[in-house]
Amino acid sequence: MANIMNMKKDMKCVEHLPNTNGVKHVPDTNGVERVPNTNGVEHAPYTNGVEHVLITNGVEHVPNTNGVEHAPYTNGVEHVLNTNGVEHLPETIDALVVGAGFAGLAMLHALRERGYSAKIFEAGHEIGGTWHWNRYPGARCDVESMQYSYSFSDELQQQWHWSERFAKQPEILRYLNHVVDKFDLRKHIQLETRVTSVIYDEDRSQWAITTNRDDHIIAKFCIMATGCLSIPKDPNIKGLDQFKGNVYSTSHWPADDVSFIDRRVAIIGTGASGVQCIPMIAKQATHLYVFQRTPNFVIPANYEPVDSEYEDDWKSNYTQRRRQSLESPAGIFFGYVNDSSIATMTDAERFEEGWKRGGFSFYTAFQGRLNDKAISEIISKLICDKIRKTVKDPAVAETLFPYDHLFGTKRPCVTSQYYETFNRDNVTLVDIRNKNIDEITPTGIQIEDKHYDVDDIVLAIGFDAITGAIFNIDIHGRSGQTLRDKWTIRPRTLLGLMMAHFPNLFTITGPGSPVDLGNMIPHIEENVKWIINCIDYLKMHNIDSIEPTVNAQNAWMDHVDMVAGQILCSTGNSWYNGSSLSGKTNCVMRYAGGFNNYLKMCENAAMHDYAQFFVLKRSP
Ligand code: N01
Repeated sequence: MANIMNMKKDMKCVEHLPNTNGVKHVPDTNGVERVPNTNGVEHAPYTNGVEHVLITNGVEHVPNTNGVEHAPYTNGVEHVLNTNGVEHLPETIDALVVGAGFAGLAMLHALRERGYSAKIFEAGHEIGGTWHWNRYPGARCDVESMQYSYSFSDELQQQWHWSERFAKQPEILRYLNHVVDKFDLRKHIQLETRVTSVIYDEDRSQWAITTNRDDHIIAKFCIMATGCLSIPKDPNIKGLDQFKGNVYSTSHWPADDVSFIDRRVAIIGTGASGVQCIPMIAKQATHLYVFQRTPNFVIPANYEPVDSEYEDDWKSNYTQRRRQSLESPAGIFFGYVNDSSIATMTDAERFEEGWKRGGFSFYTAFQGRLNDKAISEIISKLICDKIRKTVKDPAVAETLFPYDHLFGTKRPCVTSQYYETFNRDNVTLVDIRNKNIDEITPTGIQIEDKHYDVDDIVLAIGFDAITGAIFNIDIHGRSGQTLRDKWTIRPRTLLGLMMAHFPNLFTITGPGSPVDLGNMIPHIEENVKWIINCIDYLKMHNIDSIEPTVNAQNAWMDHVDMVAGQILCSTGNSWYNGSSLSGKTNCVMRYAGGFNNYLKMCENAAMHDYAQFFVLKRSP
């Protein structure tokens, strides 16, 4: 064991060589000179500078799961057997990325393009992240697809044709698969593999990663591309397991088609996922019961096909529009920005104009005035008027009025035909704001003295958001400190990108970043650029590790809190402040000061050789 620990670092990148017969390593092809080790057996320098060794006398051997002896590795990662039964050290790569959604794929592409060895572990049986798991009927993006897409390759954005302005889930998944194939990423992605632990080896400045499939990987850098909304919330509803019908979750929808024809269906939850699938399920089900605890503001989406004029306009202006989106507070390009026609309108006229524009373009009709509580009250009232006019039954309409928050204090839901759906004879709205679901019985849902007989239950109850996926992994940083312990009170990061005590560990759209404030894709891409530039910098300057200073991190979190205190959109009771989950601390989890301002601060943090905000550790 000692001889492994004392080995000198060799920063040359040499492939992990198979050991043919337990004695000699096969000659490599890159001309790296092999040196005999103490027992005269040849070996090759190992990728991260740790040499291959045969386990020799004096090393305590312990049987592994298949009964073959092995020596424990310095940082707790076991030696593994290769195909011919010979022990070797875990595979070593430059960077391990966790998750193959939009973020992980962009990160993998950037790493590969710069020549780093990298791979992705992805829990799903296919790539796509959010767009793999959330395949419920009606799932679509709420930002127009021309900009809910990667910008890193002009060839890609010119080549790809979106069929609808707001693409449906299957088309987004097709797009991501196209990206994976076009950039030859698939061979670097290991599916159906959940990362279980990520442990920092301070002596070597590297991470040891293990998975539920017994993979052991050493990586200099580890990047969490785990998404803010990937771990479904635990329903915690009594009796759910005794229900005899089907239970579906919007966040873990089956890959096979689900039919609700001739079925009585209950849906629980009226957030962004619920409101997208309610109109779709209502079209099929014999009867649909919508169990609503908290009504949300739902604005119309204006779904329509992409025509060639719209597509050509985007494709010939892509460079400029992508840049403009980075300069905007939400990371979205709005064609209406310089629209002078609304300047002379009344607020009611502006509202009508916004409603017509639909989706997040609704905001453009109020041109930056949405941080004003008085405007928010006016809009909230006008939306309730719309609901009243749309929904024929006045009692149902009133039940749909949001009662606990003003418009703009939560991310509004965007969909089509939502309020109209409650005019259907086969749809019943069940108001549970002051009642809990008492129990799920084998045949339905019991609330107080009323039983709702149903065949299927759809859970649209949201996520263990922002920290759920990270907490699912056992992460140990410097001196064995765990991320769970560090984040007991609240998650703390610098810019949602890095954490003190966890060197060379990055998060994409992590807590303390703008998270979901607007368009996730430019946010992801800008985080990826920041990370890859940082890794390049470390490599170029022979720096072993980087982590934020505690002071810089504290200052950032104070700033996040200060901004939240000034901004209306942080006041809503929602998953981004931890409030959707009992047992989670209620705290500000995202930066609400605008995507454009966030980017400036990211740039600033990297200036002056990272020295102002980070601790850099060089090899002695
Ligand atoms: O989850 P949510 P979501 N009994 O947490 C209710 C993104 N997204 O999956 O508010 C009864 O918003 C809960 O009620 P309450 C988007 O960023 C985007 O819908 O806790 N009800 C609420 O109504 C979004 O913000 C798109 O009182 C229970 C609902 O379930 C985020 O994902 C599409 C309950 C959960 O709403 C999350 O949206 C979809 C219980 N025990 C999602 N537990 C796009 O358009 C929870 N609820 C791109």
